[in-house]
Amino acid sequence: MRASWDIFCSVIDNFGDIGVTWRLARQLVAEHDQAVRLWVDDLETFCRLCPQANPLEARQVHAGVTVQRWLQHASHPHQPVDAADVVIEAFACQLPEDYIDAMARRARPSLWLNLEYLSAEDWVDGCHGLPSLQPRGLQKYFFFPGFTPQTGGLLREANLIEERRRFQQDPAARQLFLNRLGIRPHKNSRLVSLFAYENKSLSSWLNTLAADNKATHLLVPPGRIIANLQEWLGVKQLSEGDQYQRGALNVQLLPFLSQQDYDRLLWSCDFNVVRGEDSFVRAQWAGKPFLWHIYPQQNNAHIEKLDAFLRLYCQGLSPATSTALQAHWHAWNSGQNMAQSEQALEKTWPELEAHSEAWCTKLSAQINISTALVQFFRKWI
Ligand code: TRH
Repeated sequence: MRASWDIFCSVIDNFGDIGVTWRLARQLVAEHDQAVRLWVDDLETFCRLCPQANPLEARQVHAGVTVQRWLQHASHPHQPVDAADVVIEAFACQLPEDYIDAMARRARPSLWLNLEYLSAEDWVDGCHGLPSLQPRGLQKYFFFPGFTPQTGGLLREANLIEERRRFQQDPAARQLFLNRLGIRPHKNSRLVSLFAYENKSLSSWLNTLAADNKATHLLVPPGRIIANLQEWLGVKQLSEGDQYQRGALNVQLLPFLSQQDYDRLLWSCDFNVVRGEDSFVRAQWAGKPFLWHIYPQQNNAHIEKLDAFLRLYCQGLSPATSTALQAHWHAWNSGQNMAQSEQALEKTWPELEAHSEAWCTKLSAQINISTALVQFFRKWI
């Protein structure tokens, strides 16, 4: 059944909100043949992820998704439109009042879902799918992504894992991709990507890599860590394409990539540093060891979320590897010196590599968010 969907995305900061909703919208169209309109209050940020889009165009269609500018200010009342069969407010953004009226006016009111942030905490299992009473006869439900079968799963395109494995088994495809981006690592150097928030740990980590007897080629797309990197390199302004050699470490600045190319970058690297929500999930689909910079929250609330994920992720690891991994992630997320934990982690490498692939296989047996949403709607009607 082809239903209409309105997804509302308010870009708070960074790329996570739009990254997740844009990916979801594309998947609902491509894999479930749904009619999707994505409301975005910041088309400039959307254009970073979809470079063919025009930030001045109020309504445009990309990948079969109608992308609609959402003017949120009081001076711009919401455009009168028919409400969709399914309405997703992403990450608890506030829907326009007159749109809520339109949802209630329909012969069969819209299904209203709040797509929540990803968390591995236990309580998520019990809260996924719970209703929240609304006025005007509307029904709203909490939809929680997650890592267990009791949640709504993770965003994963239908053929993603097969495509990724094919790419990784084809050295020529990898080489072609790296060449296209101007990446030419030395034969034996390990390839590492870095996408993170500001982080005081960076200098000690880079010092360790520069002093290592193994060469590292570090690839850095634009992101909030750049200021720390400039400081460590002792340069005022880093630009796309710049390269610097410090000891065994080669640092290369990349442009901001499309989501598809960013995936390929993660698949091509031996180790990925990722952040937030969407790149964190993509690193898991890459089947490679990774380091997560969790979105920092007040009063260190994020550390509990970090530990909740580590509890799941470390299941099946030997005690030594589990300890090394946790120490590494904790050091990175609390701005501590990384020298010791980096050396300890490197010793666990073969086990960590095998675990990353096994974790991906295990997770990919779970439902993906777009399928879970379509099923949720079918059960509801
Ligand atoms: O940008 P983020 O820090 O987003 C965060 C988180 O989602 C966080 O939970 C949320 O509270 C906050 O935003 C508001 O990190 P994230 O989630 O990884 O999103 C980055 C997106 O950018 C992701 O879709 C991958 C994409 N990306 C590219 O497409 N090209 C690139 O070159 C890079 C580096 C990223």
